[in-house]
Amino acid sequence: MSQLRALLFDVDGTLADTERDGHRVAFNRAFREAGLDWDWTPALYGELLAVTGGKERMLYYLERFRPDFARPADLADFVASLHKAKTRHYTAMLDSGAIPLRPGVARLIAEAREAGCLLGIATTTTPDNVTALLRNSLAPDAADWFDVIAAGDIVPRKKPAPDIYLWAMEQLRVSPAECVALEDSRHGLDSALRAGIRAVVVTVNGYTADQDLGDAPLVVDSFGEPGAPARCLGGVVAVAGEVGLDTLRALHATATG
Ligand code: XBP
Ligand code: MG
Repeated sequence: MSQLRALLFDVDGTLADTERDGHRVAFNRAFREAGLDWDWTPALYGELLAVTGGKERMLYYLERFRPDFARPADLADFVASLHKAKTRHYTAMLDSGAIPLRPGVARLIAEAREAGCLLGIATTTTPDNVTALLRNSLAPDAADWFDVIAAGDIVPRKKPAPDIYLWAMEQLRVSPAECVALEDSRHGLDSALRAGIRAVVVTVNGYTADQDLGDAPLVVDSFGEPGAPARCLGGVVAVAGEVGLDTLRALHATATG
C-alpha cells in the first residue's frame, strides 16, 4: 500500500473564497478601466465559471453573451492585456488583506508541514495570484513552504483536464497513489480524478455547493476549526469536526488499500 506523501491544494474556492468578491470584482475593475460596458454580476459570474482560466473566461463571455461586441482584429492580445490589468487589480486586493483563507486551511497546512508531507499547489489561476494570496494570508515566506506551485499557463490545457496535476506530480516525483488532492468544484474534482488521484476532498462554497459531487471520495462544507466544525456532506470517511491529517490518511487508505 502506498504511503501518503503529498497534499496538492487547489487555490480558488479551496484555500480561500476568491471568486465572487475577488476575481469577479477585479475583472469588473479592469473592464471599467478599459472603458468597456461589461459588468459581471454575481449570478452571471456563476455561469462564467463553467470555463476555467481568466482569459478563456473572457472569450467565453464574448462568444456566449456578447455577439454585439465589435471584436478587435487582435482579440487574443486585447484579452491578454485586459487580463494583465485584472491580475494587477486582484493582487492589489490581496495586498490590502481583502481575502482571508477559509477556516481550517492554515491549521491543515501547519499540520502537514509538521508531519513532513510534501506540499503542492495545482491551480488554474495566474502564478502571481497564488504567491500574493499565500504571502498575505499565511506568512511573508509562505510560498517557500510549497515544494511545487503549478499554476496558470504552465500547461496548455486547464482544469478539468488532468494536466496541472500531472505536471505537479512530475515535479514532486510522486505517483497519484501517494497524493491527496483538495478541491472545491466539479471541474477540480474531474481534473484530480483524471490524473489518477483517487483521494480527493471537496470543500464546497457558494458557487459549488449545488454541483453533483456524488463520486467525490469526501465532501465537506469546510475544513473546520474549533468553534466552526466541518460538516460532512458525503464520502467514504467520517469527519469529526475538523479535516486533519488523520482524516486525509484515512481517506488515502480507502483509495489505495
Ligand atoms: C480558478 C479559476 C481561475 C480564476 C481566475 O481556478 O478558474 O480562472 O477564476 O484566475 P482554481 P485567472 O480553482 O483551479 O484555482 O484570471 O488568473 O486565470
Ligand atoms: Mg477551485
